[in-house]
Amino acid sequence: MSKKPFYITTPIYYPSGNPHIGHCYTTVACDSIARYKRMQGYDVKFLTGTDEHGLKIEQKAAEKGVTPKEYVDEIVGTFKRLWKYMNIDYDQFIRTTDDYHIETVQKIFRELYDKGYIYKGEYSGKYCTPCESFWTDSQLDENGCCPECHREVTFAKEEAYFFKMSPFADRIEKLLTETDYLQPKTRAAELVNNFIKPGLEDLCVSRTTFKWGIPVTFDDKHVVYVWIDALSNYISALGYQNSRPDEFSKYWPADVHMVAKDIMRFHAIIWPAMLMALDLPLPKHLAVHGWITFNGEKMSKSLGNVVDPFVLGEHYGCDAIRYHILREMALGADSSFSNEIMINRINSDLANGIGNLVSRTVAMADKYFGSTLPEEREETELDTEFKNTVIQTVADVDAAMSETRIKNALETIFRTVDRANKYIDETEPWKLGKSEENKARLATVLYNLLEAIRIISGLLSPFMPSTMPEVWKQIGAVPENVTYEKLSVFGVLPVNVTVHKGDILFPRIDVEKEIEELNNIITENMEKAKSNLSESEKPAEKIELAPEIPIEDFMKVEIRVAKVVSCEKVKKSKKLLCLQLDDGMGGRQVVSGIAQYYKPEDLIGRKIQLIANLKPSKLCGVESNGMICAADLADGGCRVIFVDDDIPVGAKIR
Ligand code: ME8
Repeated sequence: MSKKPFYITTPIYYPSGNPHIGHCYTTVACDSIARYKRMQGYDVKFLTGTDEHGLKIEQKAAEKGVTPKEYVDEIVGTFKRLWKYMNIDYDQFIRTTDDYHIETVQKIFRELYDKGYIYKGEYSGKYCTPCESFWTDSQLDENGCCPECHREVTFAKEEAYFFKMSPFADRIEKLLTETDYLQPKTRAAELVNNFIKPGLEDLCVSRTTFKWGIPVTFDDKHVVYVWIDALSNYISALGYQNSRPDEFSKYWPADVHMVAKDIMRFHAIIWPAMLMALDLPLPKHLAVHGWITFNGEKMSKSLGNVVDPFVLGEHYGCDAIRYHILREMALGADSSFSNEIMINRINSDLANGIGNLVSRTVAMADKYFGSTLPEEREETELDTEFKNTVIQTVADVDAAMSETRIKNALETIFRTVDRANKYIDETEPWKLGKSEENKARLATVLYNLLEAIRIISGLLSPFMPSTMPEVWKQIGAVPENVTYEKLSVFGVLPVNVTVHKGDILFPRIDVEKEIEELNNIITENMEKAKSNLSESEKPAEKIELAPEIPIEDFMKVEIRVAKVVSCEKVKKSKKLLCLQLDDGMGGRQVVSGIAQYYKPEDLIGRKIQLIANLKPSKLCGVESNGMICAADLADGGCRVIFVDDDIPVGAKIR
């Protein structure tokens, strides 16, 4: 039987500044839903991308002396790097500068014009350049400035094409009030009262004052203005009206568009109107979430109050960040970002909750049974209640996920984590372990715990995809044990399952120390963003060189090319990797403090520069014979200096 399709999209983000934790929220939420649906057996397409045209990009590129395309290419690279770092498994990354997208937008614009829905007129009003928005007087803030970024607006007037919205007003009102298109539906009233009831205004869809946009094919003074260009991405990505292979017939209409409230109006009114004008089916759901706020204001590039997800990820790992943002934000409401809440949440739910549950259970199976459970069993009534609670979690999570209530799904799972930790306290395995007589009961308790962890970790895997496979390793589960169907069944692990003690999943964080450190970093970042200078634009810091040395001293250092044969994390250390190198001299082991910047698989097979004649030393108890060369970055990161593959192992570097 062919799988049921499921199509989910994030907004396409403006690459006008680096991504922040707000962008992460929508992307991580969509990724989790996509993974959840894939786990349930759907044929999922998950689309994200970037919205690259417009005056702001044109201006920023000009300031930097590069072309707009060069400007966006760099930031798009950062977005893609972040999504990789956050373990985002998208199926397609669309850029509005892609040829196929341009082809679709030009055809859509022409079709709407030919059908009489687009006409030429004149636009005049208050315009905010950074936000690229025209505002009416009543929309301006109390100082007469842009209601979004609070900067000054200017009067602007220009010839423009307009999209007629009024023919669709009744159908859109019904869509918002009588169907479950909008999630949460409570927002429908505000849209109807503010935009539909007063009469839908026609939408400005072309501009002549800048060039960085998709040209209108039949009037070359004009470029297509933001929303027709941006919204069309959801169908151009599927090959609609362009040369890409057709996925439109399979995936359209979309199952979920997820956006924050700032662009709800465009997705709740303009996008349905466009689709109606094109005679296309409407998407099934629009899930609208609130903003992640910082000091009470929307976290945003133009406000400069961004929190850098790379920094957070480096400190706590991507799964902890994913969990925190998903667990904090209820659909529809804002959620305020605070380091303190984040760290406390990581400690309570992850370190003490799931982390502790796994490490205690595995440690007890190891201690009392040498890792492999015996086959004897002795069930009690308590077990039945416990198993039922665990199994019920699956249905409860499913109910929440079918309405995009990710926060509720996670709450449900963590209630079961608490229940499992309580089961340990109730059954007191440490007492059972004292006598051989209780062996069967002890094996039963530990087996039930391992099963609970299997089900919990299976359910958590779409949200925390990097850590859960490690849990499976520790509890002795293979991938077939954690398929979606197996999560509703108790008793899947082999009776005499073998556990494997492993790394601590989520180390406890020293709250005060971390908050101070993070606050410093965030303040620094805000200052950087506010001054609107990227790192490369800042004057180089004054570099203090060490005292000069004669060439003879330098010649004492032997730098040789070596190849990384294998690599693993040093247990109990967040920072260290242990590398086995082919150095052309029989091989050696080197320990390097780069675990926060590289995964072992990033390094295996690569050639590096080795300081080959350093005296051996021990780091975290592990012997290191030499050092690999890396560059320190201004933001505190570091990059290994790789060597071209055609330079032989053992070659001397001078
Ligand atoms: O609006 N909290 O792009 P954009 C939560 N290109 N989510 C946030 C957020 C915050 N503080 N800040 C941003 C655009 N987001 C258009 C979209 S779609 C056809 C075109 C997320 O880069 C949220 O998903 O300004 C919001 O809707 C989106 O980023 C806006 O991103």
